[in-house]
Amino acid sequence: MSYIKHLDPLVLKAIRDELKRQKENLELIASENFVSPAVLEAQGSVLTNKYAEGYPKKRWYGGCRYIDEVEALAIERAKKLFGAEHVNVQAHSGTQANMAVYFACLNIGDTILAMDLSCGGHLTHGHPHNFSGMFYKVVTYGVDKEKETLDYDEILDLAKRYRPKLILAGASAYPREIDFGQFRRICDKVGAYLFVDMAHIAGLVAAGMHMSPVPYADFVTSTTHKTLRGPRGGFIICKKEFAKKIDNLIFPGIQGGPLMHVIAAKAVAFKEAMSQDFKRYQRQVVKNAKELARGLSQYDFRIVSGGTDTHLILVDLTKKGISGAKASFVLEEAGITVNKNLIPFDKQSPSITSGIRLGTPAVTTRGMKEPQMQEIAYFINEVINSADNLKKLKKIKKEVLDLTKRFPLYSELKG
Ligand code: DSN
Repeated sequence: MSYIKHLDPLVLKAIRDELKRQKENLELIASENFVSPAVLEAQGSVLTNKYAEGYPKKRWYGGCRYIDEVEALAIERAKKLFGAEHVNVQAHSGTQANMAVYFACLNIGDTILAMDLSCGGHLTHGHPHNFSGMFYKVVTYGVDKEKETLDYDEILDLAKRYRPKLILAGASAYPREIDFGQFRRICDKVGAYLFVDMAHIAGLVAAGMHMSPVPYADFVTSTTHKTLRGPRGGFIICKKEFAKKIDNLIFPGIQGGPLMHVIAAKAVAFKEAMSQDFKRYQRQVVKNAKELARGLSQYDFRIVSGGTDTHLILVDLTKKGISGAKASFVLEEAGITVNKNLIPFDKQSPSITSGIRLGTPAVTTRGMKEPQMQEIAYFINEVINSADNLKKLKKIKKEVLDLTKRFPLYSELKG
């Protein structure tokens, strides 16, 4: 940081403060992770200087020889990792990946069937304030009221009634395994495209810890920065027959020049995801999530659906008498970062919520295992029980700091 130190001390200070925050706090946001120093290096490289509109060997600019090598590596690695026929690695984000898929198979006004936001769906899955909800007619499925898990019979009934052109599977806050085979059968019965957004579970899928959507879906989108532990960005997997359409929709359809430094970092992350270490890591992510759910249940927290099969858990705070918004605020005061989250059939508004969503990808990257999940459950219980006791929150913050110090992060980077 020697250059930025002289040029822009204000930005440097914010970067250093953020590094300190990441090192000292317990990061439990289910969609966040800590990339490797190798991913950071690729993303911070001179590749950011290059325009490369087009695709490998078919560019609109000269000087793309090395850029082509990088993009080809990213594509080949992603294809191998997920057993994919075609991959586009240029999507700047998950949202743009999703937009390209919608544009590839829908006309304005077509009907889509997707998961309701309150049951775990994402904004780009048809929320009225998102382009997906503005351009298309949206029918939503939820979860079973008792079990709080997907009810495939209900999804089939909805599909038969509304005849959607596309059915979307995949979620941002659903803790259970999704059966993509069931979704395929439903799509086949009504002649709909199957589109899976695997952003949250991509790392689990890569490591064989979650059923892969790739053999079943016409289109799979993902981000690279959640369980997959790569840079912030998106990618699209599709069958060969849609390859040209998807590529043309990403560029020139909805994007200009690709972010080549990010694509290089994606290539590095895909390589990392092929390793045995990564498989071990993902196994531990799931073990940790199960242990955290168990630990919280012991303190009488209600876990939505009774547990988890993945990296995330959803905690219903109703009987604790605190909203998700307040809980996330006081947890942050104690050095624990989470997000407020709607729970199925929530009576609160999305800005208040009755729940919090917790995930284990980031703390597992630091090397934490089951005993630390028990400690974290203890901290969360203490914080929620002392929400208005600032002195107690400060004391817990110190204990959190002791824990994070035992599991150092980015020791090579100065805070
Ligand atoms: N914002 C992401 C999440 O937190 O789940 C989804 O894109």
